[in-house]
Amino acid sequence: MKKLMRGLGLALLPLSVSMAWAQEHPNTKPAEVYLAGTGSATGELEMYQSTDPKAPPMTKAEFDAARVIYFDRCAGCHGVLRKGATGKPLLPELMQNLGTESLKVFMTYGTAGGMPGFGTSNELSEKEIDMMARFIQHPAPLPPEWGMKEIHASWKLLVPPDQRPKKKMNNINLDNLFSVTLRDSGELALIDGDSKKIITILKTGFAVHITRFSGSGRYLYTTGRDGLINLIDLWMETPQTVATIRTGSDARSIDTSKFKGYDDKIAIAGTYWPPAYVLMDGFTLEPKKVMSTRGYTYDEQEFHPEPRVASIVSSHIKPEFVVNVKETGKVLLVNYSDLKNLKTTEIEAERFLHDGGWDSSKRYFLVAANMRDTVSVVDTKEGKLAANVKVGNKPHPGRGANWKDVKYGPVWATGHLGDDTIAVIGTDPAKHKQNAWKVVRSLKNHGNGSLFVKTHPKSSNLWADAALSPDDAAHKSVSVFNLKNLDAPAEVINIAEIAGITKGRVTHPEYNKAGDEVWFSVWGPKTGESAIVVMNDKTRKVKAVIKDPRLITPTGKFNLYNTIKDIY
Ligand code: DHE
Repeated sequence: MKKLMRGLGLALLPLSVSMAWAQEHPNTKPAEVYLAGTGSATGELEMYQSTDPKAPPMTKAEFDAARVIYFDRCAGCHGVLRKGATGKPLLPELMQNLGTESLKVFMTYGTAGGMPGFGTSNELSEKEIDMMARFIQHPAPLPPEWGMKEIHASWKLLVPPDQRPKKKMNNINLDNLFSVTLRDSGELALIDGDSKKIITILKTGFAVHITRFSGSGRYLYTTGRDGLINLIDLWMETPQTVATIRTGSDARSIDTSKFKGYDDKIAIAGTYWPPAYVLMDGFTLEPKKVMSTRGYTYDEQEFHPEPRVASIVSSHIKPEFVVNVKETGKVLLVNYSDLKNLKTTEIEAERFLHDGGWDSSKRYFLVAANMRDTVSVVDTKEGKLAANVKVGNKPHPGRGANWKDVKYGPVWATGHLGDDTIAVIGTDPAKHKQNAWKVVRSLKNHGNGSLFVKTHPKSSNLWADAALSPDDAAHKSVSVFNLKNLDAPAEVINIAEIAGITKGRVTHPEYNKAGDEVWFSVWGPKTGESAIVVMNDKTRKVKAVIKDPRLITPTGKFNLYNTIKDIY
């Protein structure tokens, strides 16, 4: 067995530990499992079955079932092409050396390297595990590429710009609109931030990931994990989708041009598969240009066939998008002022880039390289790396949180998936040089598995979730820190209890426009109850609980004004 483990470069958890973990925490995910992902629609695409005579045989029906499972459960870590990403490579020759029986053991019980025990957690049956053990001994099937021909053919302009309203046709206070991801129903809820009433629920792509708004505030863009993008016109009597497009078969990021003079004009979407970004007309989603991110890792300069596009943000100080390429560890500053002669600055940052946000000056972009315990800081004015800052175990900031620290000046913070600390980084090299790009404070969160932290310029609170903590009370609660006295411990508030929900995780704090309310999702099971809890930021007491049978698995919430202006 030890030889086997060395072969895979992994250490097996003792069986008893692995089984106990799965039994005690059937619904919890260690950081690695979270990063491995939710799966995508990629597996459902038709693929060519290439067979290796040295591998145990598989029928076509088994191959088709196995590729769906692979893209759903394995590709996030091991890569679509199985060349390894967060997880180890699973190349056919190595897998054949290990053989079916040994591979079944790994899949059944998991490993200490982060691989879940699919058998012990009852996620896969014995039959499925046997099928998967044979599948990975055959060459990896290639999902279809998705070039301009396919992207263009998928484009649907449902309401052309000249048939849209000439003025706003509703009395919604758009600045305080919240767009809420309803993850498992493939929908978005638009909620009026003033009345807390649901305005409408819109169909979107599969497990829609994020919402961004156009610079003028008229349009909402969202991407599903399946690469389906919806463009929603918020001026209509009831906001509705006016265009859709498929930019790929697996995606997470979208944004629009924010530089002066470019409001609403250009949209960009990043894809995991094929690894690329697509530039589109912001008013119609007509695709203009697709750019591959395949290439060489920044450090070892080895070719990587699937460097996925993680976060994308839009610069306020230049006509540029900041595109973070996960596996190669490169940050691309894509200048959109001339799409025909596209100029891109390629910055060496760190591998496994994920999510991030601006500092308060909007000059520096801080992005988590989570598998490297690092936050990379990009100076977008100079177009170069400002620093790689070592933080805690697997930083996960969302967009992070900015405030003026009483001791250290302007700072930005991130929580961590892998520990219970919040790293506070100095962000002002001009006036607080001695603190810049250093962890000046490490705050203690109430649990590990933090996904998001948030504050607001008008607030003196910092809120942090611990949504992926295995501890039941911790993932139902949030920490709230007093920014005027960070030496004092945080107050811990059980938000799920306030909502009267027994099964659910509390995640993604988001402020209203005024900065006096903070909204949390209580993310319940797909068939159970969920809620949104609105806290009074000043008193830290509940202000409203939004419950509705249509609020199925709410996760991310995006306040229009704060999202456009990057206030966090
Ligand atoms: Fe996310 C942001 C990727 C799982 C909720 N997530 C992001 C971004 C990326 C990303 C690249 C940054 C987008 C940007 O700014 O352009 N997320 C991934 C994954 O690869 C991962 C780990 C696995 C997967 O298969 O998707 C993953 N994410 C999740 C979830 O399970 C979460 C908690 C619930 C959900 O809705 O799926 C989730 N991710 C979010 C949210 C944001 C996000 C709410 C936006 C944060 C913000 O405030 O901007």
